[in-house]
Amino acid sequence: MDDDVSGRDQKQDQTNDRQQDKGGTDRRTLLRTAGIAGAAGAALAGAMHGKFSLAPISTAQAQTATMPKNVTGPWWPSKWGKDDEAGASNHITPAKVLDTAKWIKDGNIYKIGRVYEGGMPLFGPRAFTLRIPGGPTGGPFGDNKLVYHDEFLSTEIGQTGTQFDGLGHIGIQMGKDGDRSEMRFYNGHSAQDISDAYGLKKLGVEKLKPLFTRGHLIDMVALKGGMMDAGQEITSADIKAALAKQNMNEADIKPGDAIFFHTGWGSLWMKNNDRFNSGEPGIGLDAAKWVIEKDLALTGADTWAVEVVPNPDKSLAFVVHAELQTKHRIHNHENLFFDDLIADKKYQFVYCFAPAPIKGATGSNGCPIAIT
Ligand code: UVW
Repeated sequence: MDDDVSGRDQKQDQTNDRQQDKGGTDRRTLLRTAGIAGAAGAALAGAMHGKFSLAPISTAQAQTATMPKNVTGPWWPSKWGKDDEAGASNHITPAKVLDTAKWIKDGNIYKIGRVYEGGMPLFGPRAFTLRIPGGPTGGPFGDNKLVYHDEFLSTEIGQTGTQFDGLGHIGIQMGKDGDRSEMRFYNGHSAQDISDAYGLKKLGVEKLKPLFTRGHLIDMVALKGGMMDAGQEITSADIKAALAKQNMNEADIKPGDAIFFHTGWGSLWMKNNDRFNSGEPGIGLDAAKWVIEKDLALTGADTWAVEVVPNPDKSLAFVVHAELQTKHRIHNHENLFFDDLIADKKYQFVYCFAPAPIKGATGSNGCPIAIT
């Protein structure tokens, strides 16, 4: 069964020892201000930092299990079936593709993803390092003297830069600290069953279907008269007001569509990484409820989490991630780039993205496009 979104979730602080990203500011600080630090925080550090997800939890950290805030009971089985691993990408049927294709009017393609490069802002201790050994890497081959370059990339490949969250990324701890059998993900899969150092055994991003759907861009900068600030929440009333301002009809937003938010926060990208990382404007539980009721396939924004950080309720952290992804199998695309669409006043387009089929990965990098 699905939960309602009236309650509260509980996520916890990061406790990794490497705190600074290349941008300088770590996002742990803002979680601390949310009042969720301490021993309990260690237990879910793994859920927020995949590479530490198998770290043992000390006995001293063991706690009595309490139902997390914003959770009233199991959210599984999924409406797509108890064995489903594709979530809202199931919306993309042949009928949906044909309906979506009608939105292609002028044939222009906009890249709405960022360039991946050293120095881009990263979440917590995540890394992005590209090296090309040699110079060239190899050759010459044959009498034709062919030479070549290969790159070596060290990164959390689905969770840096423009990133698409897969269904194995975010879970909710339903039991005691350290009880991996009660750290539950989409369709009730537990960390015990799916976590593996060599890739998730279930819910890997390769299980998702390619996305080709109608995209609706909400220009919050135009609505608010400037860039939104960290901790500023986008509500369902804001969405309706922005739609009206942009001469768009809410009834045009159909099940399986995607909704995107231009907050202006992306203007800080590689210009002021410290501030970019310090928090962000975004949707809260009220807008998440609207997304769920509309039965959308995806949310996206020009921010690193799409949701408001810190949450106005200081006891919550990344609660919209859990609400939409874990409980309602709705995908999330982060660190998008809308400047060109905004400049051309293109608020409705075809969103096209095929997650990289890396077996067992938690998310995907790549180059999402908008076709108008
Ligand atoms: C977390 O991993 C908590 O956030 P994101 O999906 O925004 O990278």
